[in-house]
Amino acid sequence: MTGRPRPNILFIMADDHAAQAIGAYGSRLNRTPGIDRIAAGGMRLDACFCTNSICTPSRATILTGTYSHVNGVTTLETLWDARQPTFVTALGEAGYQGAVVGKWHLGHGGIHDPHGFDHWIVLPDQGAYHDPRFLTATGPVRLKGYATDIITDLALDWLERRDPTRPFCLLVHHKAPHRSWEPDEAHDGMYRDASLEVPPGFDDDHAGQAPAAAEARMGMAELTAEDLKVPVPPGLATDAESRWRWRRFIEDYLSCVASLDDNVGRLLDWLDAVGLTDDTVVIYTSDQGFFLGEHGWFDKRFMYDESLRMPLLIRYPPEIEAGSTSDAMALNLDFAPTLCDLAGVPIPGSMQGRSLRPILRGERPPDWRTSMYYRYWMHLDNIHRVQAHYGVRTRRYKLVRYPGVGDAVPGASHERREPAWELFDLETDPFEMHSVHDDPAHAEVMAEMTAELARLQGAFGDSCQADERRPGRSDE
Ligand SMILES: [Ca+2]
Repeated sequence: MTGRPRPNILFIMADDHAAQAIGAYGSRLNRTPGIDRIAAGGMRLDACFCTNSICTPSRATILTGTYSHVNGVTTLETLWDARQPTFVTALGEAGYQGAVVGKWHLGHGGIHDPHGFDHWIVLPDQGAYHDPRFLTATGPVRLKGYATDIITDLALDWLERRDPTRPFCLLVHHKAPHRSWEPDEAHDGMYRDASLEVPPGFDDDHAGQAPAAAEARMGMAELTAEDLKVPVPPGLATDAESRWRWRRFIEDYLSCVASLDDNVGRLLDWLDAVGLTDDTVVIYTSDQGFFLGEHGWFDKRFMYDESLRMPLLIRYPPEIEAGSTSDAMALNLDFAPTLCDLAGVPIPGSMQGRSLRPILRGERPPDWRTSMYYRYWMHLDNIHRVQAHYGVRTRRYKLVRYPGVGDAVPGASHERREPAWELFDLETDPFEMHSVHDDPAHAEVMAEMTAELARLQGAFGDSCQADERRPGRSDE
């Protein structure tokens, strides 16, 4: 193709920002006018899912376009070998200048530091909200201010200093709104008098799910003093205290999002001001979803939809119709091949995802995926206590297998539990409250979904070796 130059890439990723807290996704909780500008000028993807819903693994998948068992980043304790091929290195070989600012969380030092970027300045591990320390190729530096503002300042500073004769690929990785949800002064308390209602399923007693749900330690009672920041009022009944805790958490979470939203607006304003809006692919996403009280929880990890689902907004005026939406199934696995494709560079053969470019143009290839494979590896970690599981989601159904054992990866416990299944009909039970895996009326669906799970594991070359009754095992 001739004429249009290669597009710039501005990839903005939040940490733990659920679609339920984005205006463009119909949030009942807050408004996000900055982020919504990307949806208004581009496409909102309504069925984007994460393949392993936790920070470090999702980040490795996004960069490499490969599943956790391939890139080796299965848990928070498996650091990434940053020499693996990524969309950033593929674009770099084609003349792009690349930078990453903000959260990295893929390990530090040697082979774990950002690789293939012309410029990087990243938070150590989770980083701090206030006066954060950053790591750079030439050593650490501490910057005064609020992380979300600073990360945006660093992004704008690099954009101003870049080589304007070459396209850029800039990754802006925010820390917010990750736990422990520390707002800046400008937004702190902005929801104090807001009318906020707990989501459906807040009082879930987990009787309708696998035992793993009841065992998880992600309920309101597990919010710490650091999370809550003020003492729990004495004398509250259990139910009232639970709602008080939710309110405390959600107010701070949303305040962190408000700052994030302002800063997304600043980046978009800059593109407008320098006349680059039509030449730049802008993406807004989060490394995974998050429970905002659904099932009574905060955090992620599970394959339930609030955790599985990622927000994904993409704007590129020359190719994407403004204000469009798609319900095509997209995965974090697809981001890398999509960005290579949009930049006009060959998609590395190592990538297991698929370019979303036809979807973004409003086309749906007839062989587009209708199911997705998921796997959470960090069996019964010390804090959240979520069992390892894997599964398959189609548009209507979700099958989840809890093998009751980890697969001996760092960060996974050696404890054993009774294996379990879950099957949800998302049409009749969208909040996943009643598993029908042992309902005779669903036996056929159960068989089909089990076969589909085995098929996907075969296609992607994964299986849970420790699961003695794993799908597709030939000696069953
Ligand atoms: Ca995260």
